[in-house]
Amino acid sequence: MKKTRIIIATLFALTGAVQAQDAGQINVICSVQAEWCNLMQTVYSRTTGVKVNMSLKGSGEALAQLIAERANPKTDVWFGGTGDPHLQAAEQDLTLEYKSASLPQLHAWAQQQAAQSKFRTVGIYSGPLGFGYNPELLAKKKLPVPKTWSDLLKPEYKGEIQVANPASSGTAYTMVATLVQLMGEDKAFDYMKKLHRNISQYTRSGTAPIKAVARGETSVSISFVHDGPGEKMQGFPVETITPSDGTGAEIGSMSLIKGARNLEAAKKFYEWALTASAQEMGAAAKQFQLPSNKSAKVDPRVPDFKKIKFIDYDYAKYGSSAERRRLIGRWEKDVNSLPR
Ligand code: S7P
Repeated sequence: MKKTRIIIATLFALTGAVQAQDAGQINVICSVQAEWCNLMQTVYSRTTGVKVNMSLKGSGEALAQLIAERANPKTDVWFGGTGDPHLQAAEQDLTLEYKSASLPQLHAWAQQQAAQSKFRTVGIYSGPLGFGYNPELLAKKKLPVPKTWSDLLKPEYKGEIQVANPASSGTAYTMVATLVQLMGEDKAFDYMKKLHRNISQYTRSGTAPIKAVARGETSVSISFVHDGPGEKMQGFPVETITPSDGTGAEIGSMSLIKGARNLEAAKKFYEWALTASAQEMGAAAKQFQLPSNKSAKVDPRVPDFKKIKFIDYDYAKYGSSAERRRLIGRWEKDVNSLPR
């Protein structure tokens, strides 16, 4: 907390803080964790005078809200959250085409996300999918650390694993799409049916399972591995690993909302959020995704992408509304309906 206060003070000094004044307002749905959202809100309001009304929502919930608001949008910017629902929002004409002049400063994967959406979204960070585990709980239960997707099917993990529900969570949808690409669709569904026997709970939010691991409520989670170090920094026993047989990654994204009431102010916030200094706020808020701005400092706790075996994730295909609807429908019917 002390470190965060120092960072805020330094940012104010660097940007030449302005006193709060009536410089307008923006309504932002923020789909990263609360500490990062709050830090962005504080720094941006204090440095520009613009009031930032933040509403915190996971990616799946954010998309549902934008669909519900379609006729009368109350949101100007959607910041963060897995890229697939941002692509679906683009396809459903919920978001606005906007080509930032900063695009060349972003990594190729972030620019590709923008191009794939016809410039209705942009990548702001990336993070790999993997497992969280509680080493103390595993040792107490004499369970090994899972290293591959197939390890999670072992009977000794029965009731020990949590993952979110793909119908409500972008994280869990990333898992479904990853397994389908890694194994082929029918094999992936056979796998998820077997995995279902070992799942204690499908949570609504994608970040809940690793928090449950950290607090000793479950031994293993399927989570984004960049969510581990922040829990560890709070003193919880939690480690992460990416499956050695291959995994997918999210491209956390940002979009401007079609029909935004505060469009000009929203564009300024969007441009600011693409800068290296704004992106470095993720790590300052103990969140360790890889920033999309090539000049942003990369915290040593950010997972080392070079050491991870990645699949060649097809973001366009698995970000399409029809594919998501079909895969989630199949998951509900073939997997979630089964007894445990
Ligand atoms: O901030 C952590 C993080 O894992 O949460 C985002 C997202 O809101 C997760 O949403 P779901 O609840 O829909 O899974 C991720 O983009 C981000 O990395």
